[in-house]
Amino acid sequence: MEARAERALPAVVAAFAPGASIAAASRLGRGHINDTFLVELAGTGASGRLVLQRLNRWVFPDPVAVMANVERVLDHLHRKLADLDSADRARRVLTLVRTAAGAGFARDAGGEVWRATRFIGEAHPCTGAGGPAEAGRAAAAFGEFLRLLGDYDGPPLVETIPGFHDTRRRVAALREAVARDAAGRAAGCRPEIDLALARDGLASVLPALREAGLVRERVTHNDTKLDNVLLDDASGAALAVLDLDTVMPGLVLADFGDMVRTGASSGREDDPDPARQEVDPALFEALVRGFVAGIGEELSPPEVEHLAAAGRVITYETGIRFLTDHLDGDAYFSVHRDGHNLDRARAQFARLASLERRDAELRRVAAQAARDARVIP
Ligand code: GN1
Ligand code: MG
Repeated sequence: MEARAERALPAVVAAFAPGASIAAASRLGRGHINDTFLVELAGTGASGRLVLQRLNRWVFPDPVAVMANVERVLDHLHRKLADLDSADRARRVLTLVRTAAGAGFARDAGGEVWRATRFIGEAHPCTGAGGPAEAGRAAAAFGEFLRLLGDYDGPPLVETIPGFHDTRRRVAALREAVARDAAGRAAGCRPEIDLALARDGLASVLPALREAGLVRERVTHNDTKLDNVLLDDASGAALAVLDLDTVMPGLVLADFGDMVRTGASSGREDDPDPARQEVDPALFEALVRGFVAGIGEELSPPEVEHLAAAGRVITYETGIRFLTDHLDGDAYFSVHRDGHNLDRARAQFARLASLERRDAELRRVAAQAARDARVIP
């Protein structure tokens, strides 16, 4: 599988940059889903570096619809940022490279869908190493991303993964995976299964708000882990938001929740040591202040009230997704060692426990930050 992606590179490069040759190619990024490469071009008529990504067809059964969404979203963002000079804009938003035939994607000999974007150099994905200041800048970038898409008026975006943040459905999938026990692993993770099922009330928090008309769907990113924000090497300023595969209608709270999951503690996503998953209120505060500054008036009082809850919901949801995949034999997320998905699930549950312990404090922090920004009275 891995080798096949590499073998397809020359033909894919030929589709996007006819006449160019590959001076260097390497794998890029730490995503769990797609295969991503950085390719340096050489030869006549082409230069520069491209990011080539093969979409995971198992995760995205309709990759053409994914690419239609991505094109529409990038068109909108480029239009919104039209005032920036083109060099600036090229660092603030991804730029899709078209094939010689004008298409937004290419297919390799096996029918797999590939896309190309211009590589943004002298920049790195947010790692969290920069503490609250960096977390705040990343959250502001996601907030601004939502604000810029607040008046998206192109063709409706397709729901590329139905029910992506439908936590109740995720719980149902966990129950089914436990019953199937396809990989024979259920006996080895009974405490995690029990913990997950005991908290299934969390799955109803966001749907209840929506059903009560307190929050509405809009275009959201849906995969707002902090490393999906690119930072400038020299200044640390947030540049562009990456990974637009799941940009589709969703809830602002789900987006903020994933920032809390990935940015409110300093532990890695797969570190099962609960001590390192402890939430740092200063990080949480930076996320709220950055996000509020970025999204501006588009945040409503009920959303402010549920910022901390959203962190618990998405941390829980991601934990049960990892646990489900562990039980299914690691079919969805790529893993790098035995038990990797179980470690990831344990890490999410440790974060969740910390978020629960500090909930009252986090809610106060969120309310104060929103008052300071005059989002709520
Ligand atoms: C996946 O694409 P990547 O690896 O950044 C997943 C997210 C999870 C994340 C957990 C399409 O994101 O939903 O939150 O892993 N993306 C998809 O790290 O399922
Ligand atoms: Mg992704």
